[in-house]
Amino acid sequence: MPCILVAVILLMQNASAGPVYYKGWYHLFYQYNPDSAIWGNKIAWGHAASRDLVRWRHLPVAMSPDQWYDINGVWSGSATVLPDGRIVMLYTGSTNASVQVQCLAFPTDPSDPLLINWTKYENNPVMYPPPGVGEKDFRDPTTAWFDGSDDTWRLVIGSKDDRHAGMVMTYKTNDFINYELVPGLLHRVPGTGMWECIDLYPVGGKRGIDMTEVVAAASTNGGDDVLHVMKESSDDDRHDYYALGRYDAAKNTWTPLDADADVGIGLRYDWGKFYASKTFYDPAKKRRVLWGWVGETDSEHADVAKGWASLQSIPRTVVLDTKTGSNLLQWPVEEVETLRTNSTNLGGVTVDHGSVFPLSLHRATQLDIEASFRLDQLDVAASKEADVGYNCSTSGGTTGRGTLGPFGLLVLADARRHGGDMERTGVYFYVARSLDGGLRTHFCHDEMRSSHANDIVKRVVGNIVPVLNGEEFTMRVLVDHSIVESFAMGGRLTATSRVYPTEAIYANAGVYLFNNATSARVNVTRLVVHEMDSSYNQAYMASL
Ligand code: DQQ
Repeated sequence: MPCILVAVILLMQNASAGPVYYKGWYHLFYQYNPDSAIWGNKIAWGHAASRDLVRWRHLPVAMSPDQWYDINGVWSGSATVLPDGRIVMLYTGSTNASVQVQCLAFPTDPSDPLLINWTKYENNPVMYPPPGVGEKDFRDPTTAWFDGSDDTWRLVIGSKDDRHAGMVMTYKTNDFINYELVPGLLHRVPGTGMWECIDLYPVGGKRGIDMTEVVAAASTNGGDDVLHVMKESSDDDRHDYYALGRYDAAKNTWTPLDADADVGIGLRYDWGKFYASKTFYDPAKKRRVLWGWVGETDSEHADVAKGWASLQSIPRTVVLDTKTGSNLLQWPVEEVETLRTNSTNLGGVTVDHGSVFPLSLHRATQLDIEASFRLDQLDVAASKEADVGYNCSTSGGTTGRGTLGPFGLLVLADARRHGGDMERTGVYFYVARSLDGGLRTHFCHDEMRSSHANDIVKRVVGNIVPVLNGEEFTMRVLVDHSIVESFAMGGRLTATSRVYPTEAIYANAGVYLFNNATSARVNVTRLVVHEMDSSYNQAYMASL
């Protein structure tokens, strides 16, 4: 088993559920198949807890499929912390007839900060699919928020209609036992299919915000300085989409700021392997934390053979990007920095076009890299040719050359030799000139040469990232044996790749700087490579 920064979730099969902070501990529940490293019909809730979101301990299974209403699976759900500190957990059960229903559970011993034992409500289920909604299209209740206008708690559930539109229904309750469907739909987007793991939360400037706080403010002062993110996990293409918009509790509507960038067709949380994410409000640090399920991209056969599957991403703080006003910023939680050990400062170099050179590092399998690049302005001015069709997925990755890119890093790259078919994962910017003469920056991950194994899905992923006047091209790249998570331009765009090097491993793993542009020189204004501790193993051993 590799060491990784965050919990290695053995046999994690799907979405996380009910992340919550309780009495000094962060909790992660997740879809777990006790029988195998692949999906099955006995999905239970696995459980891990941490004091700092970085060093995790595995705990016993929290809930198993053992009742008629969840015998085909204890699926995703959410925790709500009531004002008196009690936790209410809502989750989707797949019944003995595979109908999706919502169920209630409570910590058996609320004085236990580790929340080891859970009691299901005796009269479950508490919600059935309403008339007109498919029995298998009603899942993943959100965290509830309190609406003082009628003193009820509200939550939303995702679905799709018979015309393949993704949709969101709102329920209200005052006791978490009886629920009323609020008339109308909170939102609906044609052609987007089933919406899983909906999330709805407020974002402002620097601070994370609790939904209840915002709804209360909105009823007194309009709450105009806050936007609401709606996110859905699209069962059609298994990506997490979000949009910024305004939530109106009284009218039960959520309206996107930009109709062309609506949920399901607009922005993505992450351009790589990242799905069924959830956020939670962390009252200890007054921040909103987002993380997602990072599945495998090798074969199921390989997963069974290795005996585990899937990771949970590094937890990310999420705030509104107040500079652009049109996207979120995701950034690794600050606790990740406590894992940094040796740091090497390698900035201040210029990389000529068409060159690659190795960084001199001690170890390169677990890294936290901070890099900033600047293109030589004369080279930019000289590059006049329009380069409009660039697309990370189809333009040749690190080997597709233009005048102003690609340039960046090769990680989990074979340190013994470079060139040819050496294993490497490219993390790079590509600046393209549009027809009107402006510049467009793309940020991409090139997985195509990440492994010599032959049972792996390899792609080039990424998209356009906003770069404002005067800004340098910045990236933060977290590398950990079989995962690369990158945050471009302060977190305006993120990409996560699973990679399976067969040779670029342990002492043979290295990092290279590269600039494959045909004419531009790249100044590396900052390059700090931090080696990272194997926190998981240490913390785990320490707790034994
Ligand atoms: N899978 C779960 C659901 C969720 C989906 C079942 C996410 O609750 O909708 O494990 O992939």
